[in-house]
Amino acid sequence: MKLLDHVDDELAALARDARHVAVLSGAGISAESGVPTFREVQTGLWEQFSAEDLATPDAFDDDPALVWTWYRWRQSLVQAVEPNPGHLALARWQKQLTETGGGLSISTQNVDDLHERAGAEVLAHLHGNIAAHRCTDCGASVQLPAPGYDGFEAPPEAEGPPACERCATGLIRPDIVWFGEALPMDAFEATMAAIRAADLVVVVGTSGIVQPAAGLPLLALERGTPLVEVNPQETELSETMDFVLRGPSGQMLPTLLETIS
Ligand code: BV8
Repeated sequence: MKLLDHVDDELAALARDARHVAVLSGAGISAESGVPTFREVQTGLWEQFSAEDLATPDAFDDDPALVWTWYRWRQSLVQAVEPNPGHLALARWQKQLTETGGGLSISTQNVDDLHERAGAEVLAHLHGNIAAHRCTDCGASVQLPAPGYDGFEAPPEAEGPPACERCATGLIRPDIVWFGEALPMDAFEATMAAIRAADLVVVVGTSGIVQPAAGLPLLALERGTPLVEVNPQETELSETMDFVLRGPSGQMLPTLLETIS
């Protein structure tokens, strides 16, 4: 593993020659947009909980209003912030490669839409999408108006999820993957295929803790595909990387793009 605090000539050459890049992103790529990372301490109504306590079916069953309001407030926060230079650099790289017959796939663990709002195509939302909702019972997908919260102020009180208008028995829940729930197989399999077909795999802003998503980059080892991590901190995946770009993705990814453009 080569630990770098800047893009060196070897990494620049690797990125320049790559024709099919597979990217796996985590909460860290959205950090510089102002979206707290998943393991950051909670505030407001949820300050005595960890995200892992709240992102479970049991938490929703125990206190639907507390969990529902957490998600609707987080959705407001995502809508209140903008993609950062890290998202924009990936979108530009993807455009550059697509225009020259190559490609760059983005599989994200994030439930925000900041990659899309940066202009990128996203291959897979491995943990779902915070703006999507479904019924707990009949599974109906439900379109809801945007939450009315000010994304930067946690709401003072919790409010319950709406009842399902179609089956009248279920509650509306976020259509995302909670702990203990299976990932969408189409998203997972598409990401496996993209990593296996890649000639460069880039892992951005993930602690590498949450499985099975965090295990996906290891598929690159099957064919000796070079692995690059972009993260200011060491992670569970750092040791398996060929290159670690130790720094914030909002600075490192634009620099990487500049060296290959
Ligand atoms: C499953 C949606 C089986 C929700 C998320 C015991 C009991 C039960 C399950 C398990 C268990 N032990 C293990 C498991 C499996 C479990 C798991 O992995 N648990 C962990 C905690 C050990 N996994 C599951 O439960 C999965 N499902 O196993 O199902 C099954 C199979 C078949 C049939 C039925 C069941 C489901 C996991 C998905 C959970 N949902 N999200 C929500 O968002 O509210 S996961 C959640 O964590 C987020 O989506 C996030 O993406 C993900 C991973 O976190 P990261 O993205 O890595 O974020 P994190 O905060 O950790 O790290 C941020 C990183 O960014 C850091 O490294 C930081 O240094 C870096 N950073 C900071 N600033 C920057 C930066 N990087 C770059 N630039 C910066 N500026």
